[in-house]
Amino acid sequence: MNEIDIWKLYKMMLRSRLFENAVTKLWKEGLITGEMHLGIGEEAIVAGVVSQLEDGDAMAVTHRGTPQFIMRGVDPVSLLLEFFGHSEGLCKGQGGHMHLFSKEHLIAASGIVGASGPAATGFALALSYKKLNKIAVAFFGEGAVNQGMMMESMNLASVWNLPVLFVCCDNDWAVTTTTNNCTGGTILDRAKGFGIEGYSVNGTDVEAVWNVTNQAISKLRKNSGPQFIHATCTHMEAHLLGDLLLRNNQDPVMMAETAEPLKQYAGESLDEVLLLVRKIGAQTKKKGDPIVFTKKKLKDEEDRLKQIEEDVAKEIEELTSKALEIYKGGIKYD
Ligand SMILES: Cc1ncc(C[n+]2csc(CCOP(=O)(O)OP(=O)(O)O)c2C)c(N)n1
Ligand SMILES: [Mg+2]
Repeated sequence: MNEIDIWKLYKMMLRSRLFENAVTKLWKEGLITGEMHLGIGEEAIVAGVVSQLEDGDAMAVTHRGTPQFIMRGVDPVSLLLEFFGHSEGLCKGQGGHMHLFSKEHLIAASGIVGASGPAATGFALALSYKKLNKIAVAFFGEGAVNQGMMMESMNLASVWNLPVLFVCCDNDWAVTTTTNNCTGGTILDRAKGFGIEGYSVNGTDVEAVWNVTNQAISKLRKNSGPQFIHATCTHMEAHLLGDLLLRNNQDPVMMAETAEPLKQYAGESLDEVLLLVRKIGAQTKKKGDPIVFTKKKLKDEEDRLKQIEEDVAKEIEELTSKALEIYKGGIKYD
């Protein structure tokens, strides 16, 4: 039987976080260019789901899908090379971070909001046509629930009884639009409207996500038809790296830089406002960080925690150096 292993989940989340922190650094140094959307803050949802997938299960992910690739075991060096636009990257440098694809792992990403719905439903149709008894997962943000193709996919998955797990990562923001400004009713009720069984869960709590996913996946593997998970989370960064809009958790330094030109109009009072925003931001960040949340539960085993943190940090450091060496040195990667 599938048993929850919180240490394994913590390590998966931490590995993804440190990888994305390394990506952030490379982006800030100008080695990765263009938009970069991070999955920071969504790790508990991704780990709770991905840890329960089998070989042969498929995934369709969004513009924010790096954690899914990392946690599913895609080679991180090939991902970094891809982000550099290098010909030896995962998609020969043609995909960037938003259009990643791994045939070996059956994962497809798309930057088109809502596209993971039809992609996962298509995967599930193929899997069920071939009688493989495998499942497909669609990850998407709450902004995608108003896309027609997402609703069409839910409808067809239900009518055709397909093994799709719809996972909505609800961080309450779609770039600059909040849910209450664009979504009527509740997201879970929409799934129910299509005859799809659904669950709501705190997406900061990896154990809670694992538990609902375990129920949903065991039904999917018994040919129950699609299932839906609505997981709330805090997105810890701006919509993308380089986005200067002040979202709840902007980097304080970046926030100050953004606000600097406004000072001449707002006077000193702007500093007070910024201080307050930063305070609120820091609190939210702590409360909504799935890694901080899980680490608290493990704090009694200090040495074990420390060992995991050291091992993961070392791994990420080494693989980053390796990717940089290949990129800068024009070395062949094998
Ligand atoms: C069809 C389509 N419309 C608009 C965009 C521009 N866009 C990119 S991300 C995004 C917001 C997505 O919000 P959400 O689905 O909640 O995901 P989040 O970024 O919060 O993870 C938008 C509107 C797009 N990529 N595709
Ligand atoms: Mg969102």
